Amino acid sequence: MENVLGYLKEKLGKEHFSRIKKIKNAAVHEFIARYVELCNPASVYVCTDSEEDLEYVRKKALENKEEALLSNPNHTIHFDNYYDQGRDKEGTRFLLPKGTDLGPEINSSEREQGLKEIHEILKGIMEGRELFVTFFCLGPNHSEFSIPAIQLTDSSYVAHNEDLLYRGGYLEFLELKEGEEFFKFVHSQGELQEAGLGLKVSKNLGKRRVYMDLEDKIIYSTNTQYGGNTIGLKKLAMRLAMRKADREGWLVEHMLLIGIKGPKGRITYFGGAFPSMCGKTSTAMLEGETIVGDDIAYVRNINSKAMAANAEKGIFGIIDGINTVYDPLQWKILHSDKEVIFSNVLINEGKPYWNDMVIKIPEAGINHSGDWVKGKKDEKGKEIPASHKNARFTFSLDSLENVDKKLHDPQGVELQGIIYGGRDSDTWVPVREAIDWEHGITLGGASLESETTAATLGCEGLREFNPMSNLDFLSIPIGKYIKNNLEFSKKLEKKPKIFSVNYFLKDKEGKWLNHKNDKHVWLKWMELRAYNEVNTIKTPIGLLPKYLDLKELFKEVLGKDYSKEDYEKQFKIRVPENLAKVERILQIYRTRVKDTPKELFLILEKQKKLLEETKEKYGEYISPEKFADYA
Ligand code: SPV
Ligand code: MN
Repeated sequence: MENVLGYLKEKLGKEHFSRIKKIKNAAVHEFIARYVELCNPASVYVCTDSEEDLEYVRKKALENKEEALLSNPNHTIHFDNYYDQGRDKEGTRFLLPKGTDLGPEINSSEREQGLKEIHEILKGIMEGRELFVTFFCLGPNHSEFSIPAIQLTDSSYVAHNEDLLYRGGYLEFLELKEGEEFFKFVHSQGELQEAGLGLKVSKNLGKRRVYMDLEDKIIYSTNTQYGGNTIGLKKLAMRLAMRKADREGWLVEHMLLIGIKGPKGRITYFGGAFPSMCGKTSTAMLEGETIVGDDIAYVRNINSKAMAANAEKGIFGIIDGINTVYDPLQWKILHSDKEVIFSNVLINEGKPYWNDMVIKIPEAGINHSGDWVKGKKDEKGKEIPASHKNARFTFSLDSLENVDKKLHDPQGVELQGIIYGGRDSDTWVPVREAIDWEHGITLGGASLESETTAATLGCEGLREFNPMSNLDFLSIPIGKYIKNNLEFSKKLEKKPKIFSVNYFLKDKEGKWLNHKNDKHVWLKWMELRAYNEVNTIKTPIGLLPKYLDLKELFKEVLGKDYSKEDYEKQFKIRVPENLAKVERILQIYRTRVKDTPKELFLILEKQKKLLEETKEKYGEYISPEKFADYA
C-alpha cells in the first residue's frame, strides 16, 4: 500500500484516524492498514485506555450478542460453540521457513504455505462488522518488563476480556519510537451461528486456525472464540515473548506468582509452575497470602536478582469445582458486584451455575449446548454436564482483596523460591527442596509429569510429560528452553531455592494422603526455608522437612495436630517409584528431545546411581529420619 495514512484516514474517519496518527510509528500504521484492507470491516473503532472506550466495548459485547447480561448488572455470560470449548492444539501451529522445525513435540507448518492459507481465510472475513483496534502492555507499564502489543479483533468479547486481563498500552504506543518492537495479533471469529440465549458463536470450525508467524511477530486466529485461542495477549503472546526472552537472556514461565507472609510481616515471593488440574489456581489463591499472578510470569535478572512480573493483570480461570469452602476468595468475587465474564456455565433465571459448586445446581437451564436438562446427551451419546469442565470466569486481579501491592511494580517482585508441582499418586513427597538450582531445574521442572484424571481421558494414571508445565507454549526447542533455565541462575547473586510439591499422593488403597489445605503448610515451610530459618534432612531425593517443624506449622497455620505417623506415610522415600521416574524421564530426553543439554543427562544419571545405591543400602521404602546424618 502506497499511501498508508491516506487509506486509514478514509477508512477510519476523523476521530479514529486521529487516535492512530498520534502514534508516531510507521510499522504500527502499516500493520493496521494492511489488515483493515484485507479483512474489510464495515467500521473500525480504535480504543485508547479511556473509560469511555472500555464502556463502548462492554456495550458492544451485549449489542452484538457475544455476551448476555445476568441478573447481576456487572456479570455477563458468553458461550463458545459446543465444539470450541478449549485450546485447539492441532490447529495451533508455528509457521516456519522450509526445512526448519522446533522438534517433534512442537506443531509447525511451512511458512509460505501457512501465510497464504491464513490470508485467504482472512480475506473479507469482517465484512459488515466492526473491527476493534486495542493497545495493551504485557508486564507492568513503563518498565523493563513492558512489551507493547496490538490486538485487532472483530469480537467485542475478546476485546472485553483483554480489557479485564491486560494493562492498557495506548500511552506506551504514543511513546513507541520508530523501529521498536511490538507484538501483533489478528483475530476474527468468522461467520456466526446462534446458540443458547440467542448468543452468537463461531460457525466455521473447519477453518479454525491459530497460526504463529515468528518472523513478523504476528499471530493469526480465525473462526474461534474460545479465550485460549483468541485472547492474543495470553498464550499466543507467550510464544512471542519466549522468543524475545531467548534472545535477551530472560525467562517466560507458565507460573503463578504469590506472596507468602512470614514472621514479622515479611512477604516472600514464589513462582509456581503446575500443569492444569494440579492445584495452580488454588495455590495462587491461598487465603491469607497475596496474589501477584495466576498464569504467566516474566522473570528477569535485574541487578543480579531474580525479579518476576505478571504479564497480565487479571484471571481467566477454570470455574469448575469452585466452592465456598476451598475457594472463598474467588467465590466472593463471583458473587460480588465486581465485573465478571462467565463462559460456558449453566444459566438459570439469570444466575450462573457450575459443576461441583457444592450448592444445588438446577436440573434445567441454558448452557453451551443450548437448552439443557439433566441427562441430556450430545450427538455421540455422551451425557452433557451442567457446565463445561473448562468453563471459565474472567475478572481483574484488582477486584481481589488479597491482590499484592506489587502487582504493578515496574521492578517486579524478587523471587525467593520456585515451585514445581505435578499430579502424582505414588512418587514425589508432598514437599522437598532441591539441593541446588541445577538439581531443581532437572529433577523438578524438567521432570514434571502429570497423571491424567479419569474425567478427561477415560483412563486414569497415565503420566504426561510436561517440562516446567510449559510444553504447550514452547516456541523454542525443549532442550534450548531447559538450557536457558539452567543458565539463568549463573549471574544471580542470590539464587531462588527450587522446591517440588505434590498435592496428590495416595496410599495403597487409593486414599489421598493429604488434605486440600495441607499445601498451606508446605508454602509456609518454604517461606522459612528461603532464609534458612528451619533445618532440613538431606536425603537422596533432596532436602526434606523435619517432623517437628511441620508439626509446629500444622498447629500454627491450620490449628491441626500433625501425627508422626502421617509424616512417615507422606514423606517416606519411595525408591522404586523414584527410580522408575528417573528412568522414564531419561528415556524421554534420549528419544524425544534432540537438543537435551549434557548437564541434564549427567544429573539424571547421577540421581539414578544414587537411588540404586540407596536401595541396596537401606531398602525400598525409607523414613527420611534414616538420613538425619546423611551427607
Ligand atoms: C491453560 O490452559 O493453561 C490456561 C487456559 O491458562 S488457556 O488460556 O486456555 O491457555
Ligand atoms: Mn495457563
